[in-house]
Amino acid sequence: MATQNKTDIGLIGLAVMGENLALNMESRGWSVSVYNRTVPGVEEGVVERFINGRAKGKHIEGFTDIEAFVESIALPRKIMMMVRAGSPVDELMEQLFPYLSPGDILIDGGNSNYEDTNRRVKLAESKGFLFVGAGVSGGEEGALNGASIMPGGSEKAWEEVKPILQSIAAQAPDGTPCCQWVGPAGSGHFVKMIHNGIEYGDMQLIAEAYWVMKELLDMTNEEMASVFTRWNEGKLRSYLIEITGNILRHKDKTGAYLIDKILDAAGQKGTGKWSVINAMELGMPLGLIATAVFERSLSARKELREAAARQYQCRHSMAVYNKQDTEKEIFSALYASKLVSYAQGFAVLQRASDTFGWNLDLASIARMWRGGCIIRSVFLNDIAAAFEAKEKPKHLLLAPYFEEEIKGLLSGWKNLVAQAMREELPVPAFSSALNYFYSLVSADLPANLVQAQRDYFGAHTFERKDELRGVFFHENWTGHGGDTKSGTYNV
Ligand code: NBP
Repeated sequence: MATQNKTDIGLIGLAVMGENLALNMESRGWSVSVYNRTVPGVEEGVVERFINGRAKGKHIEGFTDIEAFVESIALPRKIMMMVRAGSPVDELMEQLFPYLSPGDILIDGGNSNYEDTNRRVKLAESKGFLFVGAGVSGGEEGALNGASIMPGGSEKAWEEVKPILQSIAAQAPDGTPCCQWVGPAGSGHFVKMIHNGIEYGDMQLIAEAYWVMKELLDMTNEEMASVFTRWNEGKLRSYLIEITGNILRHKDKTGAYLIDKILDAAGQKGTGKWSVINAMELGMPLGLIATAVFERSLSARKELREAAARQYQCRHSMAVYNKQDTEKEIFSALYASKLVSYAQGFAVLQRASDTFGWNLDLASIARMWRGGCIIRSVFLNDIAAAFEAKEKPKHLLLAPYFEEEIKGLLSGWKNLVAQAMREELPVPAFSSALNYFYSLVSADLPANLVQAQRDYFGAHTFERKDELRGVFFHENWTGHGGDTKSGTYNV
């Protein structure tokens, strides 16, 4: 606890996340100093409103002067920034530096790009301070009652910030805090980025399950809500499945189902896109999340889709489906595609860990996501167990437990995708996952032809099946090409 009337921690940024995190900290026994910038034209009196409102009577002190704010915090200072990602974090750091003491710790809890965090850790350390990039997931509710927090950066800071961060984190069902040290540099924000990418994937998959039930089986909102509620009692048990049931049941003031009135144009704030860009940079397939991001982009082009729909007049047959059987197939497609998505996401984390020397503990990350965050689910236990096995799987889908699961789901999964394609009903994430799976389990792929084409037109060379790996050949395909090869490198 703080001494000489100094507070335990400072928090900057009193928008929805900052306010709730400050209250969460205070409720766990920490005294908190809060600060929000005051800029003419932007909402004024933010600090005053909070101090006289939700923070009234609590161990929370408000400041509008940054120097006084810093001065109010006990050494070594811990200052958490919950502001918009990007330049605001850099601006704030520059404003804070003059008032900090050696060993003070800055924590960026926003959705910052991990490369920015790499840079900020170095900058802060070069000035004698410590910097933690901590992804926070759980939205408003999590911020107030327990979030999943993924801290990385200056490791020396961990012992200092651990008691506070773990106290405000959610607890997994076995009581472990959903906040563990992730690794150096921007690794915490990288892990949070992949978490968000997986969230995009899960949401798209659930939306496809909903769409097949609605469009092929002609189910009512109440019927679909009951299916999601039932699924939430089994292997798919998760926050997103749970809220989907609630959303489908929700009626607006007029007594009508709100879901039917919401425009089908999805927004996005960038973390899904970043996941895909970074997977590409690392040379790793992340097709399911990419599909989810692209589907949001296509959904947003509502007018174009309306025009195309008028032109093509695609129609579902009015075939009568056995609801129970088809529902089982939808379950199979959803669960199996989700496994593919997590397998792809964790493979990207492993590659990032190897490339950047982060030494990520994938089991610990899976466990951290079991509570507080948007993708929390029971099957993260199985993922953690797979990574903790004596013989570490080369890929999540090769772990014996998941092999059995996929084998049991495959028939329903492929039937559902095939049926949806015949019915001209889009299920891009279910089919992307299925195609990835078929490619993964194909010892032979037509990439020999791709290599031949590359060599034919650009002398890009190829390896041969009858020679050692790593030895590259060029063929004079036309008889009039030369022997000069292009360099053999991958980007
Ligand atoms: P916002 O992302 O909307 O950020 C608003 C806060 O940033 C306000 O306090 C604002 O001050 C401050 N700010 C801005 Br904008 N520019 C600033 C600057 N140049 N210097 C200082 N402060 C500045 O709020 P949020 O939704 O609470 O999110 C905070 C962070 O947490 C973001 O990085 C977000 O991505 C991340 N996050 C959000 C959620 C969520 O569910 N909302 C979940 C997980 C993580 P002002 O009041 O003066 O404008």
